[in-house]
Amino acid sequence: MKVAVVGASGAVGQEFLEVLAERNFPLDELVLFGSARSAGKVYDFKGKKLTVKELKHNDDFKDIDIALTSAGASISKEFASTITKYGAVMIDNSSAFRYDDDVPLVVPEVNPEDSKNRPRNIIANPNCSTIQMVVALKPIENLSKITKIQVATYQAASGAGAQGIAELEEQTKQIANGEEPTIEKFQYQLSMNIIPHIDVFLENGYTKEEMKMNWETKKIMHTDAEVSATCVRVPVARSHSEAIWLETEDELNLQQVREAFDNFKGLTVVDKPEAKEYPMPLFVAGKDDVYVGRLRKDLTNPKGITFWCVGDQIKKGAALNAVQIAEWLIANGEVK
Ligand code: 11C
Repeated sequence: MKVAVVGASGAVGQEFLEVLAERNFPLDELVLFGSARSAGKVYDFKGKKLTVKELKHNDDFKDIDIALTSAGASISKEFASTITKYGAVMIDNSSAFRYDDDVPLVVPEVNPEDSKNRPRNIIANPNCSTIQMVVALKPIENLSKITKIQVATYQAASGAGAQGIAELEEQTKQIANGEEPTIEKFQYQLSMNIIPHIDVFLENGYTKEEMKMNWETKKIMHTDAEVSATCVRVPVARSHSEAIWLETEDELNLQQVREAFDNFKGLTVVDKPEAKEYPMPLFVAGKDDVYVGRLRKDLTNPKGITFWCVGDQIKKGAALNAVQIAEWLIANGEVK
C-alpha cells in the first residue's frame, strides 16, 4: 500500500501524519507532496525522515493507491486528474467536489457504503462542522426520522488552518501587552471576541459555511430534512462545538436517545451536569470521538431534542475522517 499526502505542511496535512502513525495504518510507503514553497521540508514519520516533493503535473502518482489531499479547493480541482490518472483513490478534504453527483461525500459512521460508487475515483471529506454533527445525528435518525435540524456553532480558530491558530495566539499576547492586535486571517480581532461570519455571505443571508451544513447533511444522511445553521468563530484553538436542536417524526424519550448515543461507535457521552461534566473543546482537542452531552427535551417542541456536541476539528473533522474512509476501502476490498 502506497499512500500520498498532498498539502503535507498544512494543519490537516500534519494531522494526516499523526493519525496514520497513531493508527498504525497499513502502508508500505508514504509520499508527501506540497507547494513549491513547502517542497524540501522534512517531516518525521515513525522515525523516518520524509521530504516533501513539489506537486506537479507528472507521473508521481503512478504507484500511489490512496491520496489524502488537503491543499485547498483550487489545487484539488487542478490536480484531480493527475492524482487519479493511474488508479489512485483521491480522498479530498477540500470543498472542490462535495456537491458533484458523481463524487460520494462520506462519514464512515454514517454512509460508508457510498464510498463504493466513485466513478471519478474521488471521495470527498465533508466540512468539519458537518462531520461532527452527522455522527451525533445518525443514532437518533436510526430511532426515528429527523425532520428538521437547527444548529448554532462555536468554531475554533483551527478551521482557518495553522495560521488561524497562530493569529489567535498572537492576538492574545498582543492584547496582554497592550499592543494593537494583528488581523489577517479573520475579519476582525478574534481574541476576546466572537465573529458570526465564516466563509462568504450568500444571497439568502446565510454564509457558505452555514449552507455547507445544510447541503452536506442532506447528501450524507440521504435526507430531505432542512438544516438551519448559524456558524460563529470563537477564540478557541481547536475543536468545534455545536448546540443542536432537532425534531423527529416520532416522539422520543431521553433514555432512548442516551442509549442510542452510548451504543454508537465514534460517539462518547459526557453528560453529568450535576458533577459539572459536559464536553468542552479544551478537553476534546486531540481526541478521536465526537463528544455529546447536555441532552434534554426541547421545551418549544414535544418532538424536539436538544444537546451539545464537541469534536476535534482537525482530527475527526478532517484528517481522521479521511483516514477512516481509507481504512474502510481497504477493509472492504475496494483498494488492494
Ligand atoms: C472553518 N469549517 O471552521 C471551516 C474549515 O469546507 O472544509 C473547513 C472548510 C471546509 O473555518
